[in-house]
Amino acid sequence: MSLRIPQVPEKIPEKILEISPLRRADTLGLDDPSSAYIAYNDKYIIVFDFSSLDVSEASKQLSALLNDLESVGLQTEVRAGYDESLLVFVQAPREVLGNTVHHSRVKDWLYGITKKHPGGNSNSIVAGANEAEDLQSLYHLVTWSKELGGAGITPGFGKWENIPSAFPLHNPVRNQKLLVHLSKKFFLTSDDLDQIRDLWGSKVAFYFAFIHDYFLSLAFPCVAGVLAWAFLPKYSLAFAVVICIWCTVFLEYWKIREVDLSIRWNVRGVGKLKVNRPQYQYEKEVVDDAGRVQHYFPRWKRIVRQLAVVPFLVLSTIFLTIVIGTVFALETFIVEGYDGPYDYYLEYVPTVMLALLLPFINNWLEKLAAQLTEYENHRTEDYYEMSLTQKIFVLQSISNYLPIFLTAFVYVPFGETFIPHLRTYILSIAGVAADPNFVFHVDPNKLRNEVITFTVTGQVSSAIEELALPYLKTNARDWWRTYRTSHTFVGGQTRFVKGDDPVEARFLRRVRRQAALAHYDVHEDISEMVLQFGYLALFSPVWPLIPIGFFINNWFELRADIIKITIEHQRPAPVRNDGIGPWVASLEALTWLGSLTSAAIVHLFGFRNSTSYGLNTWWSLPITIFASEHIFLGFRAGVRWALHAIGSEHIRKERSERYAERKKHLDELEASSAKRGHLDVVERERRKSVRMTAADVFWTRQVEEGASMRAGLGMIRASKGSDFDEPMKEE
Ligand SMILES: [Ca+2]
Repeated sequence: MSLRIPQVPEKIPEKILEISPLRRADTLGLDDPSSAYIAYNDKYIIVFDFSSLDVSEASKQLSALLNDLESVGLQTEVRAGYDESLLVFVQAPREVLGNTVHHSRVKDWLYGITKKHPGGNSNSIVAGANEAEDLQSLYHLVTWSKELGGAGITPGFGKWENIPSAFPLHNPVRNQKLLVHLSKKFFLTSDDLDQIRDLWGSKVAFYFAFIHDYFLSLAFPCVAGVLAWAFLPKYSLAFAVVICIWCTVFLEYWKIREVDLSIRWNVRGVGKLKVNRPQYQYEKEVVDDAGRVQHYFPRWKRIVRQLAVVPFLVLSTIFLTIVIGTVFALETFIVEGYDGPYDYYLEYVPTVMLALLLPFINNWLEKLAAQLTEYENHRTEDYYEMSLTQKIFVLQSISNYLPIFLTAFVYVPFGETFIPHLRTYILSIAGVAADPNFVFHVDPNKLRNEVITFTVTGQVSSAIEELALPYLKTNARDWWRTYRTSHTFVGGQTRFVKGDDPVEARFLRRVRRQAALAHYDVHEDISEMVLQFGYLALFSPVWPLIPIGFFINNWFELRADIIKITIEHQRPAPVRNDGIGPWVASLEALTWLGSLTSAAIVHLFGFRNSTSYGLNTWWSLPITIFASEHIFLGFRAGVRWALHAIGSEHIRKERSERYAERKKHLDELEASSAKRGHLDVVERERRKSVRMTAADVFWTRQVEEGASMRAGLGMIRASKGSDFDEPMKEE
């Protein structure tokens, strides 16, 4: 057995690549005039990371990847990526893409998502109504399983675990147009939202519809807040009631708006069309009455598995309560009861500690939540996401709202009793004798200050987290990469690839930059808004001017989130959805909880000095809560009834009747997509000749059978240093 030692070439050719350094403008692509002439509706990028593979395994996987893509009629070009990775450029020929779009439309009709049959037959080729529709079909071609007519590429999972990401390319010109357009308008119309849908699909567009409507409706609590601040007493009952009404009406309005938009965007009920997640494990296949094959996993098993979430949430809640409670107690002790040396600085130590610790704790708990959700074995990506985001939301709520709860319901009412004890206890541990004459007075403004601090710092820190941090991170990474490519060269252990063709250099630079960006998760943005809504619903009587800060923040937030997607993230695959999903339930839960906490806050703080009816006593608190909850429930039922009278619902009934008749269309479709899976030699040749004459020269480079593979293998070898024994070719 002999070890294979790569030989270092005697002379390193000058032209060996340093992948050219990046500039900021590359992401936007506006410095590249050619970017305006590239079509973005038919291209997809797949990143293949072979750093953990040896040459033979890497070439095997690359060959499987290219074969699978080509078998559904997709064209490929391979270029070098950063470090040990390749970029596989996927392009769908017009007939393949157009036919897939048509199939997808027929399927929508079949499942009752659209009302009109799109016409045509199984060979029809249509152009998508917008970029998102084309890209969605391309996304299906790449990711759907082979049985469904796709190439079955599932990034990060199964045999594709070395594919860290697959994404469509940002359309710099359209992105820029959208930004300019939105920055000129104060309010958005449905047409403006259509533009977002046309670019990134309805799932993302629903978020922007939500934040916009929520932002607009905040105008009401803003006005009410100013009036309450000017004319009403502190902790006003009237203001709490107004906010509770506003929350309820807004939510009921939003539910109707979701239906409206989903009909407008032809996505109503699209959830049932979703395909299995690749991770989904079914127990058996069942053929239903209509002849469809269903992958069956017993519902009771999933429910049993979901029960595991109960101990998880209980334990995390206890854990977080202990952590936050300890910090809270320490802080209170230092601020109110400690007057030794350095007290001014010590005051901030616990809060800083918490701020540093919480992200780690949350991160860890979120990982656990993801594992639990995986174990629950959800059939579709949607269900999985829902389940996971709900868990994460509960965790986030605890760490966001708990400190305020502690102040409102522990510190202020009981502080005068327990803080002197706590002080004595802590001092006794420290071995210092406590001063027996110490008298402690609760700071009644602490709650208000805390709510203001939390909401303001919350907005600021999330802005930093969303925009500044990713910006710094990508720039630091770019700098490091440039530094390394220029410095590690001589050491022998280099990774280098043959230089970019100057014609393509700019385009490639842009794609590489996008390949290094993070995947966009719309749920993070939604959860940010839901948490904000929660502050309002739960603690509004504490400080009536909170909505004004939110109102201003959200105007910027909407635009900043668009910038964030265009610059800091890969373009999201245009997935469809008919709303913001389970978040509506979270908003409802917060509103309900708000009716309780607002009542309790008003009772404890607002009625402090009133002696009539026993309102300032503890025993009457449950009565207040009970009464307010029932008034709330009654009111909500009324609003629902009134608003539902406006919207109506007969659509579902008709669907099942139409199904059988439509069945034959599906059969025809599936037969033809199976056929498409195997291109014969003549067809391949024909396509090749079409591709040879393509206008965009980029896509004609590797048109010959196996050319993409050879190019890719060359790059793998070069970067693994295994072709040093072959003479380097001069270019
Ligand atoms: Ca955001």
